[in-house]
Amino acid sequence: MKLPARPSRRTLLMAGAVGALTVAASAAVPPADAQAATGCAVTYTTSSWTGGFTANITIKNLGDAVDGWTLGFAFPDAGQRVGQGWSATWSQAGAAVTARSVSWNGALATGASTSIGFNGTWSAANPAPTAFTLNGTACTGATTPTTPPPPTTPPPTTPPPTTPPPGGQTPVAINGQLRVCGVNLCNQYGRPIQLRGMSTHGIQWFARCYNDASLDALADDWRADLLRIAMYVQEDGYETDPAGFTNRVNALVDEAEQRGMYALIDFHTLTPGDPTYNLDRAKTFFAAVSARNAAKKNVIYEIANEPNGVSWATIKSYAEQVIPVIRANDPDAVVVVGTRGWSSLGVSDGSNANEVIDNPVNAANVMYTFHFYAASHRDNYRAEVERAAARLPLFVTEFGTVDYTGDGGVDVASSNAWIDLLDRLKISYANWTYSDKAEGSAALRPGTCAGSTYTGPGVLTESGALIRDRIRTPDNFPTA
Ligand code: IDC
Repeated sequence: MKLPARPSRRTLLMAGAVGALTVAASAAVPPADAQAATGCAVTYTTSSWTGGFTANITIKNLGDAVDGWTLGFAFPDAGQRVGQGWSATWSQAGAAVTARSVSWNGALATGASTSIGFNGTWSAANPAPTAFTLNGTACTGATTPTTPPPPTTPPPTTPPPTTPPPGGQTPVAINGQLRVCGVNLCNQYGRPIQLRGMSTHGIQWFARCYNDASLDALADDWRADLLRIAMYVQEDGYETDPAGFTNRVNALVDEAEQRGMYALIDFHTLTPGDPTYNLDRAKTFFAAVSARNAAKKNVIYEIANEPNGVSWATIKSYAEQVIPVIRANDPDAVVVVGTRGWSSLGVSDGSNANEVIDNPVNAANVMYTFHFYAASHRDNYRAEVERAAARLPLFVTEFGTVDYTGDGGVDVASSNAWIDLLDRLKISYANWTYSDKAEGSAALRPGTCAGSTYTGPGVLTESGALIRDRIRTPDNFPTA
């Protein structure tokens, strides 16, 4: 079935504006609790476990409109600490905690709300703060804080804000919340779909390539369904600035959502290849992004890019420790698990998919990663993917048209053979990379990201032209 054309960016912007107007109009009606309030109302809810917790805070401005705000509160117990936060700049001095607005949520009209949060630690006890200030004014409209639950049974967290879904026929508008059914990725109607899109390069190096114009081009000109957000952990990535990288990933999730694209959050481990080296970082990172994005329908979690030099048993054990952290916040999201031998289903280590088929991850709604580089990986890899696809839900979260170094010439025949196979098996994919690095796998010509034009053949490399032609053909998403 042929679907109507994707609405233009202009249509999406208008849809967003209508949503914003609706919010502003309803906020103009005095809230029921306004008469009791002088400046602000705050709700503070937590889910906690032994030694740690996630706090979700909603701030409602009951005073005059502000452009930039600072929330203040004090922890009741000396052992409580703010760790990684989101949607605000967090700091703590003694018991006093301060959260400052960030660029996109500083403007708060009278009656408007915004949600922020953090992951924290506690030692003796974890009582909720009882007094809050907004720009120095006491939040006397504050609601009673909730009591922390018993450590092993956290309650659902307050849903974070969600961008109103764009109108029209975007991939997310049509398919909604995804789930794994059998060996397929299925949409909200329980029907198999294939998502086709692009991976960023490392966001620590190529942030300049991910801006409004480039992401508009990806959604509207490429008609991509999917943006993979490659957050390296080493190589000047996440480990150097956990809070900053978490915020950057969240911002890109929002950018994808605003354009109706799915966002694949890639915890891009590569060297060292043993994912357990980064287990604590993975738990911290995924606790934060899953709490913040739980209400969104467009998020898929990829917990380890390319395990290497490590057994499937170790990867499985890592997955079974990280997945519960995600599920505690976001129970229905799809999680993609890396496989042995640089996500080759073990083939590059002389093994095969049987090690996964015979010993799958003990969790529901899980898929398995397969990666290939077309000039390095050919028929024997394709045969194993075809065999495994009958038994395992597979997701090609990364592939290149070139060799495994990410550079060299495009292997057109092998790339097309691969994409034909993925299309036939309805295996979703993201191509490496939507960037202008001077290497064969990059889709954009060097220098493109220094300019403002991302559409038209002039900006594409040979790889970019080939992949764009494959991605922009009409999607075939079942709607019932
Ligand atoms: C490569 C990039 C290259 C960068 C290098 C750093 O293309 O510009 O200098 O990473 O580590 C993968 C990895 C992916 C690699 C890519 C190409 O997931 O990070 O990107 N590749 O080598 N697995 C197989 C190939």
